Amino acid sequence: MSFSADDHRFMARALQLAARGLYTTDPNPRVGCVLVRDGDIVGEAWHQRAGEPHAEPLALCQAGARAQGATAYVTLEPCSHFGRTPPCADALIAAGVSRVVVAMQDPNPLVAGQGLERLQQAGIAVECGVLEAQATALNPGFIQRMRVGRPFVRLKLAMSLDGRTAMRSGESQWITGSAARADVQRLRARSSAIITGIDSVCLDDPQLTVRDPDLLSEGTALQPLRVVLDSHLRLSPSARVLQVPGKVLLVTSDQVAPAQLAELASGSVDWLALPLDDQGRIPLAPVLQHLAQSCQSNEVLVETGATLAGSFMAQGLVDELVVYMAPTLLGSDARPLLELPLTQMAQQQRLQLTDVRHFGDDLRLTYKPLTE
Ligand code: AOF
Ligand code: ZN
Repeated sequence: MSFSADDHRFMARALQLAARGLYTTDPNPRVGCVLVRDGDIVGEAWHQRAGEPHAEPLALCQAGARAQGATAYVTLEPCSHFGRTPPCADALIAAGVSRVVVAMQDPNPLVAGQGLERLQQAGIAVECGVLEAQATALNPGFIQRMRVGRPFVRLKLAMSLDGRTAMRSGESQWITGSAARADVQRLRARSSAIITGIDSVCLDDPQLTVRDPDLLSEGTALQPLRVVLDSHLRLSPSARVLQVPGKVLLVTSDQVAPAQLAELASGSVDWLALPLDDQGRIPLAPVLQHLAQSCQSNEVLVETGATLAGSFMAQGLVDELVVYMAPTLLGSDARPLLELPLTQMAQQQRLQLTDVRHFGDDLRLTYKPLTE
C-alpha cells in the first residue's frame, strides 16, 4: 500500500502526540490521534493514563461536528472492546469519519484486527501500515507483552573507556556524569519495573526511584515497580528500597519461610517465591513471565552488577542493551562490563548498534543483541 506525503505528515504528528504519554500510560500503550478535514487538523489528542479516555474520543471531542467526513490518523488500531472505556471504533463510526489511517494493528488479542474490521463494515475506508516501524518503536513493551507474554527487557550498564564497571571492592559511584544519570532517570520513568540483585542493593543501597524534578514536576511520571532478586532473603529492613514510597517485589527461593518475611512485609512489599535453578539461582524467565502476566509490566529496566547482568545476557533475555561510556580508565583490576563465561570466538555474543548519542562527556551506546 502506498501512502501520500500528507498521510506521512499527519501520522508523524500523531506519533509526536503519542510520545507525550511516554511516562504515563502504563500499562496501556502510548497512542496519538489526529483528525483532518480538507487538509486542516480539526482535532488532535493522545492517551494520557490508563482508565482515562483513549486518544480518539479526546480528538473527536475537540473536532465536534467537524469530524463528519474527516480522516482519522491513529498510531494504533482503534479498539473494538469494552475495557475501562468504550470502543473507539464505535466512537469514530458515530462521529461520521470517512477514512481511518492507522500505523499498526493492536496486538492486544481483545482487538487484533477487529477494530479495523468493524470500521470497514461501517463503510469507512481503512488503511494500515503508515510509519509502522516508528509506531512499533513507541511501544516495544506493550507489543512484546501482548505477543509473547514477556516484557521488553532493557539492560543498562555504565562503564569506563576500558570497559570496567566497578572497582574490585564493588565501589562504582560514580563513573558517569550528571547528564547521563539524568538520562537514566528517563529510562526508569518509562519502565514499568526495575530489576536489581541483592548484591547491588547491599553494595550501593539504591532507591531505584524516579527523582528527576523535571519528570516529577509535570506530576505525571509513574514510579516503576522495584524488583529485588534475593534468593536467601538477605535484604535488610533498613534498605533504602524499602524506605521510599512505591511498590517493591521481593523474589526469593521457595525455601524461604513466610515467617522470615514478616520483618520486611508491609502493604507495599509483594513476594514471589520460585524454585531455584540447578545452579542455586533464581530462574529469570519465570520472573519476567510473572512481571508480564501478573504485574502488566511492559518495559523492564535491569540495573544491576556484572554477574546478574551477565545471566540476563547469557540466557538471551535482553532485548536492548544501553551502555553509558565515561571518559575514564578504571584499570585492569576493576570489574568487567558483564560476567559471561565464554572461551571461544564462536561463542561471542554479537550485537547490532542501533543508536549513539552523548550526554555531557559520556557516550550512550544502544545495542540490540543478535540471535543466530
Ligand atoms: C485505542 N486508543 O488511545 C489506546 C488504546 O482498559 P482500556 O479501556 O484503557 O483499554 C486498554 C486497551 O485499549 C489496551 O490494552 C490497548 O489494546 C488499547 N489501547 N486503544 O483505541 C488508545 N490507548
Ligand atoms: Zn480505544
